[in-house]
Amino acid sequence: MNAAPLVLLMMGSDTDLPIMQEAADILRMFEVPYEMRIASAHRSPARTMTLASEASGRGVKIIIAGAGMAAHLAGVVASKTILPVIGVPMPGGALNGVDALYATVQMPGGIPVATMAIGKAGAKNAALFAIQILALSKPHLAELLLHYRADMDKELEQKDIALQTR
Ligand code: RP5
Repeated sequence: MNAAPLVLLMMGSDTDLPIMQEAADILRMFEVPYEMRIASAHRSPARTMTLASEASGRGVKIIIAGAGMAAHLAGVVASKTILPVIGVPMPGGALNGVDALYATVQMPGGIPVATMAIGKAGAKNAALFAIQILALSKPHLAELLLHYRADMDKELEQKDIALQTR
């Protein structure tokens, strides 16, 4: 996207991209400008901290951070900014995302991370949650969110009708 990003989507590895793409797809659908970056709390700590600490000055309003295994990305990012940080635990590894969930959600008091579900549902909800925050000051996004929910309702109703007539 060309406009200045309102949402910064960070991920610990390029292997997280297929999951984090879910978040990008939602942001694109709502025409919210975003930027996607690969930066790791462990493998590239200095660059991660620079991205986090410079985000607000670049006009970013919300950061979404997805990472797997001993997932410290969202917490480290949150420690370097007062922007809201939404964490997405990645599946995979020996514990299939439960490790990342605990690492992301169990923040010590003082540095919050809004943690979503493991995997694709979490990435999708992270983007929707970011849009809900933006919608507090952007009424057109509130409108779009209401349409999105109405469409979901309609789609499910159609599936129910199809089930009854099977
Ligand atoms: C984390 O380690 C990444 O977020 C990724 O989910 C996990 C494994 O990374 P790769 O070894 O696949 O690059 O830092």
